[in-house]
Amino acid sequence: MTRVLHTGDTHIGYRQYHSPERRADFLAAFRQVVADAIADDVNAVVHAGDLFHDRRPALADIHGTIEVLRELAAADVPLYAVVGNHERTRGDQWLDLFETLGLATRLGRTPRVVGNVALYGLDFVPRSRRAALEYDFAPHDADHAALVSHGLFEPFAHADWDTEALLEAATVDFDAMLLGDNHQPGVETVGDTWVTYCGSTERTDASERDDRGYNLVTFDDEVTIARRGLETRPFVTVDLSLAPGEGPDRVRERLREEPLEDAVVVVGLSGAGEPVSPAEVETFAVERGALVARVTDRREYEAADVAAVRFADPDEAVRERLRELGLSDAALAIDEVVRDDAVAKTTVRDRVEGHVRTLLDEDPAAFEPATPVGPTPETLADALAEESEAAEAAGRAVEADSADEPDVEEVEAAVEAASDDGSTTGRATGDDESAGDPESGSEPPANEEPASEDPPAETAPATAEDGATAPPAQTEDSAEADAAAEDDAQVTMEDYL
Ligand SMILES: [Mn+2]
Repeated sequence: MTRVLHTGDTHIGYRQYHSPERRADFLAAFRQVVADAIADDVNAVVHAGDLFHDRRPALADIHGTIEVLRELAAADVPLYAVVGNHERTRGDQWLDLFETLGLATRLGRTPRVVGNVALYGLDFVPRSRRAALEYDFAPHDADHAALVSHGLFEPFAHADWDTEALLEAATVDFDAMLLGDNHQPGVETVGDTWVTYCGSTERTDASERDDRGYNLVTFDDEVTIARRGLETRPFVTVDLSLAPGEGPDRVRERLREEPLEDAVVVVGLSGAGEPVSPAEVETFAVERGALVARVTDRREYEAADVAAVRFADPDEAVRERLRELGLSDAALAIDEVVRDDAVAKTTVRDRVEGHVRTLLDEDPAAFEPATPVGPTPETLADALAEESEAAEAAGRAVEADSADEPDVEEVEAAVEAASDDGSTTGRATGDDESAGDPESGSEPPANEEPASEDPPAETAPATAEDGATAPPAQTEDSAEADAAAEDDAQVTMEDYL
């Protein structure tokens, strides 16, 4: 009998709501999973991807992760893992670093045998590359075989990966697929194969309302999958419809009914009631012990009535800033989808991709940038003079990324990265990533040139300041520019926008 702890979507390093405490929570959840694995003396821990929230985790997160992995290794419990879409880089993976340190084993096409189970791995693969994917796996002589992978597989919600076709084409018969990417846990069967998601270990989005946890998978005569819960940060989610005449008092009254201490408090307002200042409600919740509070007011007002209320809305400030960047209407529309709290995070990918396809079908020039507000006529003239070389540099960046279908690939990479937590990844300003990233400030890659220089479907600057002060690509050593572009070609929505 072999017992495996199946976890994934840990998202270490995610500074959710810009909260350092939340960032610590994600690492703490991993520490708890590892402690359980040691206490249970499982034969192995299987990690199904997205150990890190970002392909550039901070040193503190890498250090914390190594510390936890060392505890696991010291207890002689091996960790087997694959690479998820969030942490995926173009070259060596973080997982390779941990393997070098003797703290993890990266699963692949050749079996790693634990007890009576042969473990295989399939890293996340972008949709555009799946058609060419072959499911050839080296044979094994264990009693059981399991495939660990990261992606949205059928028959679960939002699936885009054909599980039946995969199992049909695979050269190994799998008893189980142990999956990550869908943060909602679940167990199904496809033919004779168990297909299961362990779910995320902390809520990466307020829509993840169920308890978090992991799977315990036992391979005996039969395969059994049990679920165990984790103690995580409490989330208080309040959806409140305000009747006419109801306003801030009603919101406060409603919040007094909830245990706010140390909780993430997420309030959604609807209905025909009075205007409510989100900032005041958030302050109220924090004063009553909440760790962070967020208010989304889904109601529409006449702008004149609520200028003061809107002023307190950071999303509106972001929106205003985005308009100054001179992005295309298409890009702005996508930004709206990505940051719309009303769009469930798991559907953002499909919504955006469908939107992009429709826009491009209707008008291949849909992503032509609008006239930017930022640059002066002088900088525009400079930009025009440099355009051909900039375009060439951008071309090289795209080539490095995907020679055959750069546009689709770029879009998909952005969409994949945005899909898990689009509401935060997509915040082009105010996000700690874009604001705090030293590389984007000191060494902008070729694909962060001002919008006015960009070819269609390429990127706009993360901020207007970047655009105005960015040295043109050709002043950089071209190899360096390529490396920077390749490094940056993948992940964040702001790269894409
Ligand atoms: Mn994930």
